[in-house]
Amino acid sequence: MTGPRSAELFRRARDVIPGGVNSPVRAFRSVGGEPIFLARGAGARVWDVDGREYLDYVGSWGPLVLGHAHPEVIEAIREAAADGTTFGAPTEREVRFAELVRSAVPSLERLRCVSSGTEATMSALRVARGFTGRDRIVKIDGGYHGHADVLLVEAGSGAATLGIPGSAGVPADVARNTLVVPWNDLPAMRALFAAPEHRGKIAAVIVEPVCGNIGCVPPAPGYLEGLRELTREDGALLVFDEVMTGFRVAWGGAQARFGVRPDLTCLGKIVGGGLPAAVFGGRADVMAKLAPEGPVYQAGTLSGNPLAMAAGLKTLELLARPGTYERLETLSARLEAGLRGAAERAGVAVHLNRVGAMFTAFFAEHAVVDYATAKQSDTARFGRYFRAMLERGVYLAPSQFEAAFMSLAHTEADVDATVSAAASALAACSSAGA
Ligand code: KE4
Repeated sequence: MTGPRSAELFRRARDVIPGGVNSPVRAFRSVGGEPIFLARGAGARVWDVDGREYLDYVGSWGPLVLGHAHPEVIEAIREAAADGTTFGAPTEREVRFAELVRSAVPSLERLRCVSSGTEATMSALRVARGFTGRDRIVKIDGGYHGHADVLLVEAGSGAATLGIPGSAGVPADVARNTLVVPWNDLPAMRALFAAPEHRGKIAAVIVEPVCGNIGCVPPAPGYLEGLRELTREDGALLVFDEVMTGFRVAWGGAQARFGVRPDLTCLGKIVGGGLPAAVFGGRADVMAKLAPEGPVYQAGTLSGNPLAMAAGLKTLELLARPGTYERLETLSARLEAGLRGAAERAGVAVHLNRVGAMFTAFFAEHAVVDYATAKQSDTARFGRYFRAMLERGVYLAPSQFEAAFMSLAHTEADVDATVSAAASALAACSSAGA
């Protein structure tokens, strides 16, 4: 049960904001109950408006890999704000930011800043279409890349099919140009590229190189390499949506971790350091198509915003320190081992996927390797587990089909406390026959 202030705020919010939230997943619809309203965060912890404390594994859906309100990030924002909040003109910070991002992710030969992951993926696909002169896009079943029409598309019937609208308001004509293929199914992707009706018509394949929006599902060995080979042979562009994985699973993102170089990359979340900033970029010859150099239009009032650049620069500078990703791996592996042990002792079937500091515990008897197997999870039991963890002071992502995130602010003691809470929560779930 949420506290009285959250309940009152949710009542007021629903009177003025659709669903009472500014982004649907925040409404707790898939886990039941009403959302908690948060008031403050510091390090690995957040407090709700009723003063309740939680260990936070959402981290604002990924950005807060340093934890909440990191003093050096806050100071960088404060310092930038003192000189003004936005200019709509080029500034030194965005040049330094672009140079630092490119030094970390060398495939970004040219890059442009935008204000959200949605803008980044939408823009990347437009420049891919402008560069190739082709219209079709291929996405993964269950892949989420923000809410641009071209990407709010679901699989139709059959394996690799013309997409159908994934949301009301998306015209069938738009969805028709997006093809949908299951994750980790290279034969299906090969068949799609071999089909005469698609030959020479596919502008790009866009993937999350580690799925995070069906829950965390890694690429099968050789899968990303297969996508790289197929797209290169066909002339389609390979787009890595690293909005979640960028600077999360490695300093250079999933493309560094798995050694596959895409043609275009989208970054978000962590690169903004908790403020609205995202990036798209890649091959110089492709990005040369962008206005004002080329014919592909893309723009943004607050693109490269000075405060977001300051937060992003400081965040990346701190992440660049030696030992960062080893530390994230140590903490995440400790949590994974603890949760596996707790599930075994509680006799609850849990399949845990993890890549670095992003992970998901699926309430499933089987391996989860794609959207179809993820959907076989016991989402009702996940909902009960989520609420039981919340009652025990642990804040997880309110959906079975989301990833959880470790931060550098978490400690071994926090991880061990989380495992203890999970042991109790799993026992409560299993004993209630829940
Ligand atoms: P935004 O437009 O929300 O900044 O980014 C869209 C996006 C693009 N690509 C990937 C791989 C993403 O995960 C996202 C956004 N992620 C969701 C949850 N996984 C954000 C939470 C929300 O929608 O409220």
